[in-house]
Amino acid sequence: MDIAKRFKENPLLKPQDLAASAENLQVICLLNPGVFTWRGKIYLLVRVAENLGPQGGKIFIPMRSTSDLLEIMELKLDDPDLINTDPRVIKYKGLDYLTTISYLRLFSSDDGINFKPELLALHGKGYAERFGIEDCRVVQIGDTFYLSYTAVSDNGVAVGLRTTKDWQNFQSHGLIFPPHNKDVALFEEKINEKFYALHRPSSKEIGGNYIWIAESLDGLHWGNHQCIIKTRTGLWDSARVGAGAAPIKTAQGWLEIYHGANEENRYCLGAILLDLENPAKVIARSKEPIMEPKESYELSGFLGSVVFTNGHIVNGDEITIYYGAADESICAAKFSIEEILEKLIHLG
Ligand code: MAN
Repeated sequence: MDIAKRFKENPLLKPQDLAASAENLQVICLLNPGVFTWRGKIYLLVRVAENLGPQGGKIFIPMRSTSDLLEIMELKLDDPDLINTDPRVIKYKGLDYLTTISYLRLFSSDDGINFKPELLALHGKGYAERFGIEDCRVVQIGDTFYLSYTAVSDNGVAVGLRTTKDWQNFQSHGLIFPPHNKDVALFEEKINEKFYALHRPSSKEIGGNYIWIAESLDGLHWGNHQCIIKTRTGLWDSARVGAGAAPIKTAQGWLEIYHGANEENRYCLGAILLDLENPAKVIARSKEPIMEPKESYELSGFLGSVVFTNGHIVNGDEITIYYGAADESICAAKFSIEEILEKLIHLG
């Protein structure tokens, strides 16, 4: 059952609300923002996906060169070596490429509804981020903001980390989880002196797209990995599951909103509850989604039938999630924590 209260102003941000980062590019999608509050304002660190759009029987594959310059690969649409059945990825001569390149752009707001772009833009850097950086989670621990994001290159899909204290100076810590991994959500406080993070490794062979938890003494080096939830055959989360934003501390446990998709790439949101002292222990899980694509802006777009979140603001019982709708625009919805907790089925 969908228990999200969507903003009537949705979508809050659309591709046409931002100029492209280079003259020969166009903004294709604004999606999947990391969310934080700072000095009285609400900020979205938005994923901006750009490309040229197909023209003259060709498609263009944007990427960064080894010296971090924009480089465009041109392919003829009738090239027999090209497989382009997914709007997000193509296969060419046996190798995978993304159809857009993403960077992160900061937007700010006083009311959480009207957002305007700030100058800050974070682009991929180095060989591990040549195809872009995506879906950043922003977590504040002490006076430091941790930015964990998907780093994509021909070497694979991995998780990068940058930190900042002032949103002007950034320290890059390289990759904290090697390929194939994404959807890293750090906990906003230490538990028994340790940092914790949810992550989502994937295997093309044995195993699947499951949520794992790891612990760390310094927030950079991670160990004691444990698989905590798996996909469920026949349900809405049968093909992949991945963590959303930082787990929310409640009296009953850590509440995590996660995304689940089925074989048709329909993305919904669900929730799990983790033990407060030992977050590797799952106490409860939603059987039905707490939110599913149903509005027109969620059903059709760059990739239809998608609601995906990696950022929220919590105020007492109320969670405001910001989410990517149809992988194309940014929307918001409110939930009651109590109402989500009531929907969870306790595991024996
Ligand atoms: C999937 C989708 C895309 C994303 C790639 C790489 O195909 O989530 O949006 O660009 O993975 O992370």
